[in-house]
Amino acid sequence: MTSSVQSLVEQMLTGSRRALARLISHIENEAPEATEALALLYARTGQAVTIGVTGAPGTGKSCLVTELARFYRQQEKTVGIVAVDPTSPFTGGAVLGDRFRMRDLAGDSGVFIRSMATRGQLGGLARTTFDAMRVLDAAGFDYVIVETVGAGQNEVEIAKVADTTILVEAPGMGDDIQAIKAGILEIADVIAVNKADRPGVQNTVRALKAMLELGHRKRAVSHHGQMMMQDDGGGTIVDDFWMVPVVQTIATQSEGIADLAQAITDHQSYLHESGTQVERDRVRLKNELMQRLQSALLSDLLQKTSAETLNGVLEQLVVRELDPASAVQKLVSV
Ligand SMILES: Nc1nc2c(ncn2[C@@H]2O[C@H](COP(=O)(O)OP(=O)(O)OP(=O)(O)O)[C@@H](O)[C@H]2O)c(=O)[nH]1
Ligand SMILES: [Mg+2]
Repeated sequence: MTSSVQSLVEQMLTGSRRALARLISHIENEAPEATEALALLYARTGQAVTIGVTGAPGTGKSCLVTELARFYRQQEKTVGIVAVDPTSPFTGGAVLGDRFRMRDLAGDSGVFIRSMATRGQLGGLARTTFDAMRVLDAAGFDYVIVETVGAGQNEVEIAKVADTTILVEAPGMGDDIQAIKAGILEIADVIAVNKADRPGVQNTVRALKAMLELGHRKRAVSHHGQMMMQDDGGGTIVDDFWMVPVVQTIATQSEGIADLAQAITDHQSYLHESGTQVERDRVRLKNELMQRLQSALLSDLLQKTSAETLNGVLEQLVVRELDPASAVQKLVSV
């Protein structure tokens, strides 16, 4: 353990924003310091309320995150925000009006905003996002909010890291609500229909409610009402006893924010009272453990195996002297 990482962690724990920012940079760069820091911090995690905000581009996620942060600040709670999106207003991609809104949040010592670059592959981004959230959690922020945008799987992967996932929709995005195609309706714990000042909001709300109702009934029937939750193998806990609320908001006019916050609180209470919270945590950690084991074992094996051996086996595969499964047996048994 290098002393520089240790002192960085200590500074972070005593409130240094500079140390906090540097630690998150280490995570973003996948630097060895990140591993050391996370080992020191891990015991302090699991305290924050984590909220994921996801949805199609331009639905108003950043505006909503800003409004939620303001709301929590009024209750004297602290808020850490991770925005995984290169076009996010947090990184300066938005219209001027939004940037002004963000700026006065940024001047508040009870709020920490960080954007994460979307480089690296899917799994890697989910990993670094999760680790950045852990640092904010350990730093003592009451709420840790992550905003993600992207196509389908990306949203799903990252959304899984939060306890409460808010799916943001907006009216007039076409009758086929985008989330259905991407398969992210399943991961929503709360749906915010933002831009409720726009025409067509009632249609969107109705369509979403109908789809939620359908999904809910299907699951209830297939489980005969016996199973409370189910690990789908991919780390998503499918939940039968939580009815996803649909909340209307107008982020630009700070409307519906208290309702949204209430829906989040209700979901948190549900998670704790039903035991789902503990179960979600366990499933998430199991997935992480498996992923980390996989990559550790692979890199261990590749380190022990010479390039010649590997190429030799590959050639045997090419000339059909050896089949792939036997090749693996041969490589792991050396
Ligand atoms: N009319 C109306 N416009 C809104 C509302 N909320 C956000 N907007 C506008 O919608 C645009 C996009 O808002 P953002 O908060 O940047 O949306 P986003 O989902 O974070 O966008 P990306 O991060 O680029 O995917 C901005 O011009 C906002 O001013 C709303 O409730 N009503
Ligand atoms: Mg945004």
